Amino acid sequence: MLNEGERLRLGHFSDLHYSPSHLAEADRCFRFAVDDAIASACHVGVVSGDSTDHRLDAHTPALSALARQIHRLSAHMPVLLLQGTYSHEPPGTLDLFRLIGAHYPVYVADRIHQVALCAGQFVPSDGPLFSTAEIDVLLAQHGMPEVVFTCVPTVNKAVLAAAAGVANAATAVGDHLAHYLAAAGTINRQWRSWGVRTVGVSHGTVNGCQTEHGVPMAGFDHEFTIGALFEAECDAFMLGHIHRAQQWEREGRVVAYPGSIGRFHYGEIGEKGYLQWQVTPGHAAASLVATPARQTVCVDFDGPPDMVRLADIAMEAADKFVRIRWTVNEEHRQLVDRDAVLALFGKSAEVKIEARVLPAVRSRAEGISRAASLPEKLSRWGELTGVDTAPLVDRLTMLETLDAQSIADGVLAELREAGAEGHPRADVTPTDVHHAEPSPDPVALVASAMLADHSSMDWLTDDLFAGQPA
Ligand SMILES: [Mn+2]
Repeated sequence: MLNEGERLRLGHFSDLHYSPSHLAEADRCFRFAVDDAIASACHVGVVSGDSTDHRLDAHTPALSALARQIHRLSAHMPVLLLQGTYSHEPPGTLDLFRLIGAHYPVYVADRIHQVALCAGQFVPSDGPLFSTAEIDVLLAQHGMPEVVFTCVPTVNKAVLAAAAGVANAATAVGDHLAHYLAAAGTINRQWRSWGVRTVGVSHGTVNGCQTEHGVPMAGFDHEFTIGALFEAECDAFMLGHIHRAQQWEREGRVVAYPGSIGRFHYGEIGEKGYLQWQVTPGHAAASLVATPARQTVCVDFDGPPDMVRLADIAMEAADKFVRIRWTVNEEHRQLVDRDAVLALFGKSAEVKIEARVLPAVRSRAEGISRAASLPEKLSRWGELTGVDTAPLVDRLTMLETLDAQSIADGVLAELREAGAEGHPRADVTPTDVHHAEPSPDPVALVASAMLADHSSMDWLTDDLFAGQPA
C-alpha cells in the first residue's frame, strides 16, 4: 500500500447523527464528505462515533442511507467505525456494518484495544494492547503495518461505577483512561521507532475543549486531559463527541475533533466538515474540509420582536434556517403578530419561533402570614403598601379591647374637644355626628372618624394591590 515514511492520508468523519429528523442534513453533508475523501484519494476512512442519533429500526431510511455511504467509502478504502455514545449509538448498532464492506473491510471498534492495518486488512490485538508475542506473530504474518490504531470507544460508566463506586466513577474514567493511554504510549513509541504510523481514535470530552455553542468544557469528570491524550504517543489522535472542530498540536503530533458532519442544532458556531489528515511517523497535520451544512440565523429579542430589524434580517435569510426568540410580559403578548413575522421569512428554509411569555406574578403582602398577631399583620401590610398604620393600630386596639359604647363616647369626646379648641373639622362636625343619633352605629362612627382624621386614606377605596410588583 504505502512505503514506510510516506504520508498516509486519512478521512476523519464524526458525529454523523443519522436519524429520521437529521436525515437530510446528515446525508447531504456525509455524502459530500465521502465524495471528497474518495476524490482526494484518502487511504483510510475513520468515523469516530455517533454515526446514528438514536436507536434506529432496520427499516428506517436513515439507517440504509448511512449504510449506503459507508459501503461507498469502503469501495475505495478500509473503514474504521468507532462506537460512540450509547444513547446515540446503542451497543450493537454498528455490528451490521461489518458485513457491508465493498472492496475493503469495514472494521468496528467497540472495545478498548489496538488494531493494525496491514495491506488493507485489520489485525486486532486480543487484549487492550498488543503484546510482544502478538507483535512478533503480526510482523511474521503481515510484515510492517501501514498504521496502528489505538481505539478507545465510549466507556461504560455504569460498569466502571460498579467497579470503582458511584462517587468515584466520573473521575475514575479519566484515571483509568490516562493509565491506559500511557501504557499504549510505550507500545506506540516502539511502533514509531520501526517507522509505523500510530493513530488514536476516541469518543469523549477533552477537558478544556470548546463546544459548538462556544462554551468551554471545564471540570474533572471529563474523559481526557489533552496531556493524557498526547501521552499515548500517537502521531494523530482522532476524536469524536464534541460537535465543534478544534485541534491541539505538540511537537508535530496533533489531537483533533472534526466536529459534527452537519449543523444539527440552532446556535452552533463555526464551520462543519470532516478532517483530512496527513500522517507520517512522528508527525501529523489535519485540515478541515467544509461540508455544505445548513446555515442558521438566530435572533433573540428581550421584549417584543423589532419588526424593522427582522425585515432587514429576512432580506439575508433566504434558504437559511431561522430561529427567532422573544420574551414578552403576559399583558403584552397580544402586541406580537406571529403571522407578520412568519410572512417576513417566507423565503427561508425554516422559521422556528420561540416566544416566551412571562406570567404576571403578584406578590400579595409577602411575609404577612408569618406575623403572629393582628396588629403585627397590619403593620407588615403597612410596610408593604407604604401606609402609615400607627393610627390604625391604635384604633384596632380600641376595637379589640373596648365595647361599642365606650368607643363612641371616646370619639365624641374627642370631637367635642376639637370643636372647643375652635378647630371644627371641615368634613365632619359634631353636629353631623349628632345627626346620626339616636342609634349611632359605633363601628361606622369610628370609621368615619378615622376617615376624617386622615386625608391620606384613599387606599381604602383604591385597589389594594395597585402599585405592587406585577
Ligand atoms: Mn455526537
